[in-house]
Amino acid sequence: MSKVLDELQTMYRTMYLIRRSEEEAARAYSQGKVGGFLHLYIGQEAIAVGAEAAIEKTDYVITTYRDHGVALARGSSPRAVMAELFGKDTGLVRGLGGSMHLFDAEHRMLGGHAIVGGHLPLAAGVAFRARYMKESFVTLCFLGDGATNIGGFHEGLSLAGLWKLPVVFICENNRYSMGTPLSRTTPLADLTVKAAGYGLAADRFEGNDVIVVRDRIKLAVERARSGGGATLVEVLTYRFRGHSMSDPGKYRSAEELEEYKRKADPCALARNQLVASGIAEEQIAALEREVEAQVADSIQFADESAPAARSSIDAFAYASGSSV
Ligand SMILES: Cc1ncc(C[n+]2csc(CCOP(=O)(O)OP(=O)(O)O)c2C)c(N)n1
Ligand SMILES: [Mg+2]
Repeated sequence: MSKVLDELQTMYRTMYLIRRSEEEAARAYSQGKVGGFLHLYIGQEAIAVGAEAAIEKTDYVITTYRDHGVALARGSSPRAVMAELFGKDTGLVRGLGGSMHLFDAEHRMLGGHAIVGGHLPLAAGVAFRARYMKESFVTLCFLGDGATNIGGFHEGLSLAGLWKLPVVFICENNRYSMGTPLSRTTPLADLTVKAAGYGLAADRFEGNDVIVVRDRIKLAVERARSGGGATLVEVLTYRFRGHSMSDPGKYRSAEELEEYKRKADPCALARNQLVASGIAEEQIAALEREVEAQVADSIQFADESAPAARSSIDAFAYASGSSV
């Protein structure tokens, strides 16, 4: 198989892994196995996977509470991700963080941040290290469209622009902030105009085709790595599920949702590309069966693992000597 096709198949595999893991996480949530909030990435898979294909393992990523897809794309163990959602000791952060606070130092995934926009200044700080220590890594920072209106966004971009930091801000514009459509949070149709205020480069495109995402993010990553500074990239997308599991979704019509599912499903698109490139249906089905087994295994692993340990709270959540 050609290298190009091989890469597309690998990306499809990861997208399908994210899709199926999210569907099973939703089922587990409705069975009461997952506590707290659960924000699914279904519909946005091409962005995390395409962006991952544009960077090196030595680069860093940081993201919002909609973080499962980013962690899986980075290479975090599906077992450890699922166990974290279940609040288990075998989870990525020992079951102490849950869905919104995945963190994986080994894979350079720096969270999982629940405060909207709060992680943008952190991303600027991580990128500053690269500049200051003369290291060559790039930082990718994922954010939502709603985050572009909050203080942290402006602070993060301000520093990144001023110091020409090697960071790429990837705004996943899924057209809603919880139940509020974009038109009610900003008068702008194009969010990248905000980049100009801080001297950042900008790019904007539809993010359902994983190859397009990879190639366009690569341009911004190359700019960052070669000293050309930060970029704000707006990637247009759509989430197929509610904001979180507790969202009845009354702010959008069933027709709108169906239309996007039909026209803009990133997993279906990547699958069609594989078929069009001559990959046999049976080969794709075999890959999907492999993923199904991996997801089933992650659920069983999470189910059978011990709950978060009291000792982990003492060891990781409180300063030593705390009497709590
Ligand atoms: C500072 C802050 N304000 C409010 C919230 C509540 N909140 C959680 S998600 C969200 C909407 C964010 O929308 P967007 O940035 O578009 O991301 P999406 O959920 O669409 O991925 C809000 C207001 C929060 N977590 N943090
Ligand atoms: Mg949004």
